[in-house]
Amino acid sequence: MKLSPLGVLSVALSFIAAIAIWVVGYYALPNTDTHRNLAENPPILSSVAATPGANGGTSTGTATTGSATTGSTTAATTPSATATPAFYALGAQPKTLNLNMQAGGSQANQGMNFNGFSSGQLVVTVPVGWTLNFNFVNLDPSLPHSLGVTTWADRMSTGTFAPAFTGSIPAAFGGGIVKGQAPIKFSVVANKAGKYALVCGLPGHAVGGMWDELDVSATAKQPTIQTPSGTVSVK
Ligand SMILES: [Cu+2]
Repeated sequence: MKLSPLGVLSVALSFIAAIAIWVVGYYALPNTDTHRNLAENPPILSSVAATPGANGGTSTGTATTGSATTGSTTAATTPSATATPAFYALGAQPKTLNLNMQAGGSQANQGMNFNGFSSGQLVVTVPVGWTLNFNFVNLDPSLPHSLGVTTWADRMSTGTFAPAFTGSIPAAFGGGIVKGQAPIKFSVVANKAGKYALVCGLPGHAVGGMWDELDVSATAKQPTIQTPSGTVSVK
């Protein structure tokens, strides 16, 4: 029997088509029908069921990674955002130092402290001629407090407190303010070199340790803030 060229081509195409159908069927049909080894021949991912699963898995992974990254970024930012700002800063005018003094912000010395410091733990040094702008608030829930600048000799007075400079004993010095009251604001021109004291004017407080040191220096070029943690130059 002799086939025509067209017949040979027809038979060849039939074989190719049959092989193609078998291959597609082998991979597309469930394993229970083909009994193929899934370890050697993993399912093709062209079926309707496989595609969303693969995409869904990828999307979930991306979303999780994104959330984790965002979360850690937020966590790293939060502590620095809530860090306590310094209570000292240069003022807007030349040769001025702004001091935000807080009483009772911690219970150190039973709340009788300025920014946590008492009995001279804080030493503020300014060059002579500088102006100090004080902003005093009381955070102590149980006691009134105040702030004034007195002589070194009166730092632990049980009676009166001599003003170290003009206006350095404000009107509210003796009675003080309680928590939540408006701040006591006053400015002092430190026009004479020497050693002075920042004190609370409430009876018994200064002698109880509610005082810190102010040095007005004839040689310093910049203010410094000295605490038990170290000395910071204010620039
Ligand atoms: Cu006080």
